[in-house]
Amino acid sequence: MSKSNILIARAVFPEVIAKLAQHFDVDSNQTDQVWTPAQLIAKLQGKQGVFTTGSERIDGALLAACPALKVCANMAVGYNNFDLEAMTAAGVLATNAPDVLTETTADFGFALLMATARRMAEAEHFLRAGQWSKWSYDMFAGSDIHGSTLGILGMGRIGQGIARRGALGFGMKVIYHNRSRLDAATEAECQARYVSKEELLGSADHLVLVLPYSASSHHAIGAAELAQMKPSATLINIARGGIVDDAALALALRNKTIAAAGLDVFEGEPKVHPDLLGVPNVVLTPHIASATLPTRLAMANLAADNLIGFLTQGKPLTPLNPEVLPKP
Ligand code: 8YV
Repeated sequence: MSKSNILIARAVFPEVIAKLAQHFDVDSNQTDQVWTPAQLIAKLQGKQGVFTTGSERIDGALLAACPALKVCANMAVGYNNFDLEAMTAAGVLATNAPDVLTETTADFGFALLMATARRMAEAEHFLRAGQWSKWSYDMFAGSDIHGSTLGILGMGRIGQGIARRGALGFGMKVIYHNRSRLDAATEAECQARYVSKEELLGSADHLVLVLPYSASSHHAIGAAELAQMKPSATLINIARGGIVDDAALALALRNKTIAAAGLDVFEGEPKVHPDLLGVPNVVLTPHIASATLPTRLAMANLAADNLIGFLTQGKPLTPLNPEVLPKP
């Protein structure tokens, strides 16, 4: 049987390429060029599978132009770069990379919360700029984490990891809002109480966003929601750009509607709203919440194993639209 052809759309660990090359004819992109949609379509001609990251958009137009394509394996748990409906309609399998990044991403969410609440980035810039000439009683005074109220919007696996860290490690009171309420055992394990979105916004000292991006979560946090938060509150977004209205947030930070924000994701990234770059009370990181080498390797291996499992045996590990699989 001839080997399937696959494309790896971005640079990745050489050992993952080597593993894929045992099963497929592999076209890789180790120069890590970010292709335009037209370039991606050209590269995908004659390919049965593609290894994608969150940067490659797979939509109806691309699928129509790539009739050989059978599977897209995302090296990410989020898959808002996939038009899942169009993929299912075209009979193309989609897979993501859940679970392997949960604890690493929760660690980072907590790190960003702490850096934001305790003003670490602002203080470091001040020191590096040679502005530290004396101690003073309120210099970079931030807000406490221990004993405060941690709000979580989106209580999936990563949200639960952040809840556990807050409740068990820092004695925080944890409240959450989610599309559906967790079962009692999971709520007890996370020591988390389900509340309305209004109560979450109004009561949280620190609000962490961990919900998936979709049309219904677009600008879930805008000017109206920011106005409902405490003036002392911090807002953390490790989910997706577009969930927060970045222009409204920059204004709220400037006007001290809320105290501070920590952002790992941005609307239209890697571009960042210029108003956010101009406010001091925001910690900005370039979408690195899952970035430890062991976790990134596990994510890449899971994406690769989805391609191998599906294209060699019809058995993907983490399918998003299993309805396209042939019935047993
Ligand atoms: C990825 C992420 O680094 O998994 C996700 O959903 O946002 C990140 O872990 C990014 O999407 C690249 O694929």
